[in-house]
Amino acid sequence: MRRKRDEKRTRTELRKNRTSRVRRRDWNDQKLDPAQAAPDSASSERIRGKSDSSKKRVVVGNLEGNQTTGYTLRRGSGEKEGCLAAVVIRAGGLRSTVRTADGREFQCAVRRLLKTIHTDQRHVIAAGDRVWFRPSGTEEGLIEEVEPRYGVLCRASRGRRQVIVANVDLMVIVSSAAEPRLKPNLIDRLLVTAEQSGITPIICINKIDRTDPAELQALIGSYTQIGYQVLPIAARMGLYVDRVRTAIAGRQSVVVGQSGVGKSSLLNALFPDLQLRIGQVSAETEKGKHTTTAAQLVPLPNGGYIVDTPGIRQFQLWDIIPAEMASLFRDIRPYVNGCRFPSCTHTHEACCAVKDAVADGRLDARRYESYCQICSGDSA
Ligand SMILES: Nc1nc2c(ncn2[C@@H]2O[C@H](COP(=O)(O)OP(=O)(O)O)[C@@H](O)[C@H]2O)c(=O)[nH]1
Ligand SMILES: [Mg+2]
Ligand SMILES: [Zn+2]
Repeated sequence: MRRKRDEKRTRTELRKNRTSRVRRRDWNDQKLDPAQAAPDSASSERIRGKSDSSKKRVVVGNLEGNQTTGYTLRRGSGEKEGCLAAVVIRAGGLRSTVRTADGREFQCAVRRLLKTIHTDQRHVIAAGDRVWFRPSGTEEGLIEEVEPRYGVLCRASRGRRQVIVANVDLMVIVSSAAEPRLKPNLIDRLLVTAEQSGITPIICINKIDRTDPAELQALIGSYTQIGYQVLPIAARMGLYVDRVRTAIAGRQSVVVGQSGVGKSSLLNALFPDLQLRIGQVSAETEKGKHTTTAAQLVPLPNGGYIVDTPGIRQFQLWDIIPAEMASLFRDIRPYVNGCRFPSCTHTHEACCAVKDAVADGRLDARRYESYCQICSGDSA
């Protein structure tokens, strides 16, 4: 919390002095002297502390601009002080595989100091993390720093929050028009997950060859109106999959959706050579047996990554209180301030602006039902 505020202030201070956007990241919460920072290009600079060389300060250029595009947080080669920038392809307890922007992979251990900072996570490093590591030789290295995360997807494991993957830009929600039938409530649930994690969602409706397009119009219209992109596709025939390819280019994407909707078919249509496992849930997992289903990032031919995780559909909504739930429904959010009770859950209370909006048709009744269902804890 405190670090976030500091970052903001530092950024503002720096912007006053320089014109480029600059963001600071610092494990030690030291004050950053803007005069000292003074990078004269918009690209990244790493600045040493005055006294202790282990206390590094980092100034990152154009962070906001790069967040949506994916995998290089810092511009420039990043070969400063013997460290390289990389993305964690696969995280492990002892060793993680990282990949540099030019495609080299290294097996890395984690610096001891970082381990003591993160004590509440199963692993210090998660798949998708942007790290700085010190290579030793051509295949190994030591992770020295981890960039702040955004777009984090978690699952609950024995009551604890477990990061599956970090820095996800895009959630491709795959549903199907038939077999299995379209389940808008499940789409809504995944949209909430995306909203909560700050990940941009897009909705693919697959198997449009199996339905009359007119039947999908109302649903597509309602999501489009809220501001979500909806792509009707037929993955097996490769129909309209180019739109998906364009949407995921240069991004770190996760593909979600229930079994059988066509996630693998879509990815095979997009990238025939990749052999992705996405969406396969092993028999053991179905039975509730504990299996390790580590997330893995697969680099895409045109830039960006796909997150490949067999247990991907186990994403859970984490700690959402009803008041927050309404804010994660883009269409419900604008009405909540009109309710009589500040703690209104929009389910049973009197004088509820949300229910009024449903009653007179300003709010889609189906979306509202989804909201109630998710609040009640029922599965889709
Ligand atoms: N009719 C039709 N069937 C499809 C389409 N895409 C996938 N399928 C079929 O749906 C089934 C499940 O597809 P799969 O890709 O394995 O789904 P996943 O479980 O989400 O990975 C397979 O039998 C596919 O051939 C499509 O566009 N149209
Ligand atoms: Mg599959
Ligand atoms: Zn209300």
